[in-house]
Amino acid sequence: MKIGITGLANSGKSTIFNSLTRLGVSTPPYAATSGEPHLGMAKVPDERIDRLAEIFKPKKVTYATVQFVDYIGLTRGDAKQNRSVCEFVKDADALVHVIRAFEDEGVLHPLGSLDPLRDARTVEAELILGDMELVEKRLENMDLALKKGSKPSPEERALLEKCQAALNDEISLRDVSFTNEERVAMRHLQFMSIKPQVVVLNIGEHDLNSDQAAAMCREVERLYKGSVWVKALALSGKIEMEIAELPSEEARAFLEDLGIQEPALNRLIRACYENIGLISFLTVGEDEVRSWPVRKGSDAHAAAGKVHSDIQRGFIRAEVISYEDFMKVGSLAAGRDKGLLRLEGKTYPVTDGDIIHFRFNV
Ligand SMILES: Nc1nc2c(ncn2[C@@H]2O[C@H](COP(=O)(O)OP(=O)(O)OP(=O)(O)O)[C@@H](O)[C@H]2O)c(=O)[nH]1
Ligand SMILES: [Mg+2]
Repeated sequence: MKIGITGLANSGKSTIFNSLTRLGVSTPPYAATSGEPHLGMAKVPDERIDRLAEIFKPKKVTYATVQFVDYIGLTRGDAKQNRSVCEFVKDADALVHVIRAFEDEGVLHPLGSLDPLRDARTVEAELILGDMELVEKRLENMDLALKKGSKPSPEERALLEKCQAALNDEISLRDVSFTNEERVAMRHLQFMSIKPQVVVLNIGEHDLNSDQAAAMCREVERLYKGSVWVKALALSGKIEMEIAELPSEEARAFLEDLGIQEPALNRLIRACYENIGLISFLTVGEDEVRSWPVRKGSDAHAAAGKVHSDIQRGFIRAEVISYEDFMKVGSLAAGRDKGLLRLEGKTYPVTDGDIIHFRFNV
């Protein structure tokens, strides 16, 4: 799973990327206009894994991970530049859209003043413009092909025209209803405004936990007309980066001082995970306790394939117990005795938090 970090220049994208991945890429106070994209992995925090690790004391504990890509910012009104920026995130499953909401005279704002809602609108408009261009180019190519005697698919044309009509009305594609077939048919076009978004308001460190920050989140969500594909949250990139750089004991003390239970980054990663439509199933044992990401709606057979292709090929049964049931009884054996451990077949729809043991034969 890949998530692209986007937003205007100097909004704090790389700062947030650093907190997520601990890679320490440079975050100069001036806007970057070129360079290489940064790639890094972030662990998906999961308390269930922490608790299970305490019980099983395994040799290895593995969390699900998500890949993040950080690149330079989008520029208002510069379609060419934006096209090259989107090139690196167009295959992402979702976007983290960072909006500057912190005041700092030492950090240049590309639009000259602090105005989070304007910035949100600006970025959304650029994504829509980029998608419009894509549609137009694709339609032109179809016309050309037609002239040359080939027969482009009428379904694809209709679909493109449907997209075009929405984009012309400034409606992001994520808010247009498409059938599954339509979604599959346009996947290769790699539209940007169709991607789920987690909007991050990068607030000043003194605004943490403030009513003002919460109100701003609501305003941003209103701007996206309550789209189910957009979630907004507020955090301070600067503080998150400081927390990420601390040894874990000190980080805990720092969080306590701030009056928060966990880094806001955990909420951010979880929001991304949910927005992509991912759930986790868990495997346990003395060797490893691990969480595995799968798409919501995946069956046990697909889940087995995540663990190992042999397990998928030789799939016999999945022994399944929900995390909650497991915690009530404390062991798989007790779960079996109490009838809470179920035997499921290939088509069993995996649920978030299922602890699964695959029986297989190769
Ligand atoms: N005060 C304050 N400064 C921040 C915060 N987040 C980022 N900055 C500063 O803003 C500047 C830009 O941060 P970056 O993380 O590099 O921003 P960016 O969006 O990656 O910038 P470009 O890649 O150049 O578009 C740096 O000087 C950061 O230290 C924050 O939460 N508070
Ligand atoms: Mg940057």
